[in-house]
Amino acid sequence: MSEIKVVTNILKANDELSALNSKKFDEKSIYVINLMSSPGSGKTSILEKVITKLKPEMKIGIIEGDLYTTMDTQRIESKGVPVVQINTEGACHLDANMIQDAINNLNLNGLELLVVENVGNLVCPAEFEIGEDIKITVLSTTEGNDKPLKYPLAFEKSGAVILNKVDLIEYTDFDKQRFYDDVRSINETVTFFETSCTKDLGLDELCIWIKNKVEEKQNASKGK
Ligand SMILES: Nc1nc2c(ncn2[C@@H]2O[C@H](COP(=O)(O)OP(=O)(O)O)[C@@H](O)[C@H]2O)c(=O)[nH]1
Ligand SMILES: [Mg+2]
Ligand SMILES: [Zn+2]
Repeated sequence: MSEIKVVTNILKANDELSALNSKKFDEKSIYVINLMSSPGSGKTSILEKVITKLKPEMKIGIIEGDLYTTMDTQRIESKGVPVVQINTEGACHLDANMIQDAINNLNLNGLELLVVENVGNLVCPAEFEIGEDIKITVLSTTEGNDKPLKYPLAFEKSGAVILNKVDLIEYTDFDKQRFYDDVRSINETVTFFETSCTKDLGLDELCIWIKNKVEEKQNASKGK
């Protein structure tokens, strides 16, 4: 069917551009995170916390993907790190082409960590590689236990999954053990974090882990 072929071609073209982005990030030893979740899980809140904690230790840049507004970009700008906004004008995910444009507007020299906040959507962002080192998916305790099995691709492709809003768990019927079992059934090697942005829980652990990843990439490129 021609429709299927078009989708295959789009993904192939995207993979080629993604490889170019990835090459550029590798040359400059920049560790790149593609942060994904449904709207409202806490991506921007987690980023605000991570920036505050890691900014004294490393040079961070942010790319904000949003459908129409610049609200998240303003929140990140107030933290004093370079940020580039991608307005997708309705498109429900970021692709490698958009990231290529964005990095042309960002000074990559000296950057050590680049985090891309993808469009809030648990479905198609996972299908589009953007040149990242890792995908991280955030799920919050208020979204319900069914989400990992309903939207498996995001969880399957992620190197880490963050369970956010653990401060609210007692007000929900969220079952943490079921969450761990379901995600593990999709992805055996995933790393888990539990966080609360309002109570500042689990964010130090997340930052230590990110810092290690950044250093691993820097050491690997020094060894080349
Ligand atoms: N109680 C609670 N609220 C949170 C937490 N993290 C984020 N929020 C709130 O959830 C809403 C959505 O957060 P935001 O960071 O904008 O999510 P995003 O759409 O994924 O970027 C905001 O009102 C945040 O203040 C958390 O850990 N606990
Ligand atoms: Mg956001
Ligand atoms: Zn989409």
